[in-house]
Amino acid sequence: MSISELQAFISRYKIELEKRLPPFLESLNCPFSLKEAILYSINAGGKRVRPLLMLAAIQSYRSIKESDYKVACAVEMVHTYSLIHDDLPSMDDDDYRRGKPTNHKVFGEAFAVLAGDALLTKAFEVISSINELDANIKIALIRELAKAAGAEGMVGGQAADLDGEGKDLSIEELEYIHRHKTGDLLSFSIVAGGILGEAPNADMECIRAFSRELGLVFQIKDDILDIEGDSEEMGKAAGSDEGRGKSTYPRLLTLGGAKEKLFLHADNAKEYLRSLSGNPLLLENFVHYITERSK
Ligand code: GRG
Repeated sequence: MSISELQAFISRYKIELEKRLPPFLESLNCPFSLKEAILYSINAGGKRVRPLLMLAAIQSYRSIKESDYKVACAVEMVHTYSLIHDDLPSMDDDDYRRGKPTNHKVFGEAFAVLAGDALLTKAFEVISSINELDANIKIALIRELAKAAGAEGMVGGQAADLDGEGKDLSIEELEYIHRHKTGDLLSFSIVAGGILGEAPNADMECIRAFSRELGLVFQIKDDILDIEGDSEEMGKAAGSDEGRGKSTYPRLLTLGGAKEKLFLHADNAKEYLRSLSGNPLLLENFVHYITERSK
């Protein structure tokens, strides 16, 4: 398996995901204005990293089945909700996301809040309605997703991030923010892949540890891209963390120190994969892909 094989996996499964994701929301029986706001952000593009990681984790144990896409679409719904709310004037107050005006810029704040709420709740409906899945597996997935998205996960990380604005944070405080704000949903995606792939119990601990390391890699790279990235390629403004007085890895550790930390966590992530009984080549290539990404 090489990076070009990973590229082929990404191209193939991104298409499969994007075929299946909008219909869950197009079929909503709700006011057109709300549906329009939801579909605007769902169809705005994005890398679809979380669902792709989930499918890659499943493929470490077995081939992908139709029902897997439903869980993969659900995590993208939660992610899209988090971006819509993160961009709101009361949070990060961003004008561009995925190369387009943010949801509230087009539909107004109230509809952006409601579109996010609708996506978050739809995700749980989608998982709970998968007839092909054993009830215990559905409950495990719902519990993991609720914990990853909630106050002890992404929402808590976001709150700590807002609390920390304009303050000099320690590296431990910064790590708390990122483990939860960005890391937990990314981790859920990989852990859910392990659950769906029925990975042996002995593998699950390593999958969790791998997913935590990869979450940090993703965030440290995001901070580095905020300095070195190209706004047009990323579809959002570079330099926004600095402008907002946010603590970031480069700010705390210097750019060189942040890069060292990036490679350290990438190596840790790969190390955890070595103990798995499945065939995690795709996940290993994902570590490389996330470390080297330019958007
Ligand atoms: C509002 C509860 C709540 C949470 C928001 C995810 C998040 C928490 C904030 C996003 C802020 C941000 C830019 C974090 C850095 C890492 C990150 C999650 C980037 C966006 O994810 P990508 O790069 O985006 O996967 P695409 O558009 O490709 O899906």
